[in-house]
Amino acid sequence: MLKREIEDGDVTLADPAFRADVLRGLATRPRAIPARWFYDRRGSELFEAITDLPEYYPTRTETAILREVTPQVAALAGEGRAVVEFGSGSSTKTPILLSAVAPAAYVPIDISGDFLRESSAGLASAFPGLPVLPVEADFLHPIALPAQVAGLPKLGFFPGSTIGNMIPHASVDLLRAMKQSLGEGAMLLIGMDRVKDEDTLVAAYDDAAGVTAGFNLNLLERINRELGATIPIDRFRHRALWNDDRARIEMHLEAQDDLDFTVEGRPFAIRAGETIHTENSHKYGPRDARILLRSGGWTPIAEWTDPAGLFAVILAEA
Ligand code: AVI
Repeated sequence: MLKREIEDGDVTLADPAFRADVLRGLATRPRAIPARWFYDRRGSELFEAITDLPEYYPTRTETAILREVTPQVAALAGEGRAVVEFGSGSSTKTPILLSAVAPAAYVPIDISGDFLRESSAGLASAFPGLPVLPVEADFLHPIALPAQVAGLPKLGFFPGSTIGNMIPHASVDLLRAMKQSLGEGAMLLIGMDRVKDEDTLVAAYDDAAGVTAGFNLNLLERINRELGATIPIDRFRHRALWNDDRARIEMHLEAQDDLDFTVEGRPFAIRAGETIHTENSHKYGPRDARILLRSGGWTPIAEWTDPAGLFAVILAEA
């Protein structure tokens, strides 16, 4: 049963991969559902709201670093590169880089075609004369870039510490795939969140206004709506905790009572205090970050942080 009516009368077709991940994730122990499923329309709106929260320092800190250092990036990268962004151009960071680097072309890569087309159109009008060549693809695997940029050296751009949402061996695979996609002579500008005191980290993922809680719980709303599930959402609580051994924030949804529910008619039970693990956000110390990049085939050549050392932007070469 894949088709589901949603409240406003639209009909949505559940993504078979979403269905498989949810059914598998609820049946295995520990229970875990991949964080990529947070980002339905509501989840994407809530993530945008998170980036403005006083506790969520990464976005504004990285943006401030980029404002300051992109002229140095331009000097180190030289002229005539194609900027290839992994993920659609985010509202503020991409223009900062494009203005400083004056690239020969801009290639945003994203798995979501709608989001890609929207952000590409915005950037094309903000940078008249810049060829904007969107590619709808999953950048976890090597990608064939558009023929128009075949002869150009590339500057990859992967901001936001999105790499932190992957476990280390998957991050290494991704860095290798990026290197293959970008080709010889490529450079990569990447944002990585730093290890810091636990209170700052936990607050960033458990804000006072409850926006991150809403973001986490929205995953259950999505499961109920798209997979015809009967999860009692108000009986789950958002939990964010620092796993020091693995240097990561973990987000979980914790059952408040013994609960029984169904997903597509299949029964599931969860006891009070048990959780569904929904996200990892790894943080990297300066040496950890360099080791990770080297493991993925990249040599770090410059590194910048904010005065408090909360976040790092690293330029590496293939
Ligand atoms: C997208 N990603 C880098 C965010 C992070 O900080 O790990 C996702 C996020 N989850 C909760 N707050 C933000």
